[in-house]
Order: sequence, then structure tokens, then C-alpha cells
Amino acid sequence: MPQLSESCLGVLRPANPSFSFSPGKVTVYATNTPNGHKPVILLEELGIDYDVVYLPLAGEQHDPRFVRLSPAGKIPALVDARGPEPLSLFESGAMLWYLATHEGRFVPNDARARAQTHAWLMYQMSTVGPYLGQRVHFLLDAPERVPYAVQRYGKIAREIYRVLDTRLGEHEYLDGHGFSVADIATWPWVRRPEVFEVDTSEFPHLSRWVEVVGRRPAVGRAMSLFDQPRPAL
Ligand SMILES: N[C@@H](CCC(=O)N[C@@H](CS)C(=O)NCC(=O)O)C(=O)O
Repeated sequence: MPQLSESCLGVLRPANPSFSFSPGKVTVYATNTPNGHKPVILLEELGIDYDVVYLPLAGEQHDPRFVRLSPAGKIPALVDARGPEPLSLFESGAMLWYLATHEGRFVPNDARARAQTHAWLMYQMSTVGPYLGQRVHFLLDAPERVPYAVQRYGKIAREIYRVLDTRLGEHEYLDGHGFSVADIATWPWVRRPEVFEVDTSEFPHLSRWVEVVGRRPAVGRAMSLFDQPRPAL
């Protein structure tokens, strides 16, 4: 396998025909999207040895061998082959929660504090990702311009930024306790407001947090992995 990165723990490699995973390591199947970024950021933060298998989403996500790893045929998928039996997971929020609780990092120990981390992670999974995804779809991907949808998801996108900005005006990080999986899940989605045509001059607290999280060395390493040339399939 070509090792494309000297600076990252993660190695970006093309999907192999059997969608096999790396023995004794964590393998993430991902592409260069916010949902793909999340587990890679956390793995870099945790310093766990991992490989990233790049899926271009050109149809191979529906391959039955991939669907066995990710039942909805979506990235990211993760296999933790460090234990006696490989553990296969889909849904990025579940991956973050599993890795963080397994390592005892980026989630608070106290149950009440942890519940707040969970709530902000759920807000990302249920609202930030799906609605900003619809915003992009109707701005950039829809075969025709649908003014109602452009307006509806524009309003929702601004509301999401407002909710996050309010929270980040009260707390340094989303869960109110420290940098956590809630920040890791949310940051890749909201870091580029121009994509959603959201004017962040109204949201200074969110802008401060986007910058602070983006300066974390592990976040930089994870994102640079996705900046590399994509390995040929
Ligand atoms: N809730 C899922 C969303 C996953 C998702 O929507 N992945 C997209 C890329 S960001 C995908 O794989 N799309 C391919 C397809 O729908 O065929 C998660 O967070 O893991």
C-alpha cells in the first residue's frame, strides 16, 4: 500500500476489492466530507494507529461487501480490529462515542456532564449534519433551483449557526466542560460557513471556536490527510 503521509498516523489507501481491514488496527472507510473527517480527527487526537480507506462514493458504497460494514451504504464505516473479534461500526456519532468512551478521553467522566456531551453530539447528528446537508443539496446539487427549499434551508442553516453561537458565547466548548466529541462532530460541518451562504459576522463566538479547534495539531493532521492526492482505485 502506498504511504502518502509522513506526518500523519493515518495512511490513506484505496479501497481494496474485498473491503478488507487492517489487522490489529482501526480502519476507517471515508471520503473528503465532514462525516468522513470526524472519526479521523478523533483518531488523531487519541493517537491510535489507523488506516483510512478512501471511497470516492461512485457506487462502491453499495457493494454488498461494504454494506456488510455499513448497512445504509454510507461513509464513514469503521472496523476496530485491535481486539479478539473485529468490531464493525456505522454512523459517525456512534464511532466517536465508542472510541472516546473506550479510551476515556474527550467525554467527561461524570454522568451528568457526559449527558451534555451526548446532547450536543445528538444535536450535530440529528440537526447540524442533516439540515446543512440539505442546504448544500438545494444550493449546489439540485437539478433545478427550488426557491422554497433554498429559502427554507437557508433559514434553518442560520438558525443552526445562531444556536451554536449562543452556546459558544456561554461556554468555551459545546458541552460546557471541555473539548469533546461534540466539538469534533460539529466542527467539520460548520467550519466553512460560505458553503451554506451564512454570514458569520453575526456569530463571533462560533468564529472564535472554529479558529481555536482548527489550530489543534491533531485536527490539522487529520485534515491534511484529506488534502492529499487521492489514491487510485
Ligand atoms: N448519519 C450518517 C451520515 C452518513 C452519510 O450521509 N454519508 C454520506 C457522505 S457524507 C454518504 O456516504 N453518501 C453516499 C450515498 O448516500 O450514497 C453518519 O453520520 O455517519
